[in-house]
Amino acid sequence: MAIHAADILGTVFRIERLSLRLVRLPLVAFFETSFGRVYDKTFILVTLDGDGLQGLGECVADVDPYYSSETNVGAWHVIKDFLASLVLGKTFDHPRDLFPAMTRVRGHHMAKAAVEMAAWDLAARRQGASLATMLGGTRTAIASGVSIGIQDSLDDLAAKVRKELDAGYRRIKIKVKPGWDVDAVEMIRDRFGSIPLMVDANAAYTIGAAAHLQALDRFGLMMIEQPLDYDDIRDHAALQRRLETPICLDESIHSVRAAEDAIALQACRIINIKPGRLGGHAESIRVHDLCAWHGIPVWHGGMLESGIGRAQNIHLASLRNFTLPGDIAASRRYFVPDLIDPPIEVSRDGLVAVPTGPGIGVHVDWDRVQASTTETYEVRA
Ligand code: NPQ
Ligand code: MG
Repeated sequence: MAIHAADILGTVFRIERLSLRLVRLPLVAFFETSFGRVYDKTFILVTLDGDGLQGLGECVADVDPYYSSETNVGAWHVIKDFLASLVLGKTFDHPRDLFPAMTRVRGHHMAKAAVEMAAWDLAARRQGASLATMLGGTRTAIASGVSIGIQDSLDDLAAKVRKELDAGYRRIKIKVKPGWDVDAVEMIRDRFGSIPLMVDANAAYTIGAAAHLQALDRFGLMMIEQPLDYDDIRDHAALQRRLETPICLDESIHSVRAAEDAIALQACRIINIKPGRLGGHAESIRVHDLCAWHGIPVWHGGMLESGIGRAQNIHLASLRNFTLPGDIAASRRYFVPDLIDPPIEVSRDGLVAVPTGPGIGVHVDWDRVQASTTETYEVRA
């Protein structure tokens, strides 16, 4: 057997077993976006075993293909029947080699990301390093913001904003859609003044709404996230030319190439990074570095992850160009109890500490995982 430099440095790892769990957790409160209201979260937990160690990845695909085209059933099929054989029994020099090893499968970034991120956790544990260290993170804590869903009334919305500001969060994002936009923003500015505020439309508008969206310009929002279609870049560029408020792209940035296109066409001034949408940590770092090069600030998005996926996100968000507060909030906003113990906490000044232990560095409560699991699958090399 050839000896690699990486082997001497201890980064080489072999994937001997892959397991899947379908996990369902009730949400503390319903969460409504322009694409619908949810009361619970169902996701695939991926475990990779090798060298007596284990890595965990959480798939952010949803039950319905509404945020993106990926679903849990589809991701389960793709991981089990296609991705598993591309990684099982293989020795990798570095977790950045996982995404290229899966290129034969087109798309399915959320499925790939869950496998790839589990490999990063495994590789970091192999090195005895925290995931943040392995990813090249520089922060010991990250700035935390909240995403507040569409409410039944403006009074309900005001109560939520009050609560999250009191909890210390560093920026408020509200979900908007036609009929729940300008009035909601105006109410928040009237009642809470010049707080750091932004909106996320999850692709609810068309370019025909440009004049309507211009009405948001007078509120000094940090940004408008994904106002137009989920795969659009060109109309966003046209809209950005007509808006003072920076556009941030989320759904449209599904790859490094999409990010390059969006930057070249000036379709946005800010980018939301979600490793699930991009195919994992390595692709996310490429987008992060590309944005840094072009002077585009990035922030870390959220997909209602359990503490396991949330921990993965915290490590990635410790990289230098994550300069804006992200959608990584405390566990208690979503799941009580969470799958990790202790849960993710936010300090009074809106910071989340980056775990320092090996890998994702959080303690998983396997009894809770077990109790929330509805289906399992496992395969060995
Ligand atoms: C966003 N998240 O930034 C997403 C949208 C979102 C925290 O605003 C299940 C699966 C529920 C994926 C709810 C936040 C979801 C989901 C919202 C994604 O656009
Ligand atoms: Mg979004």
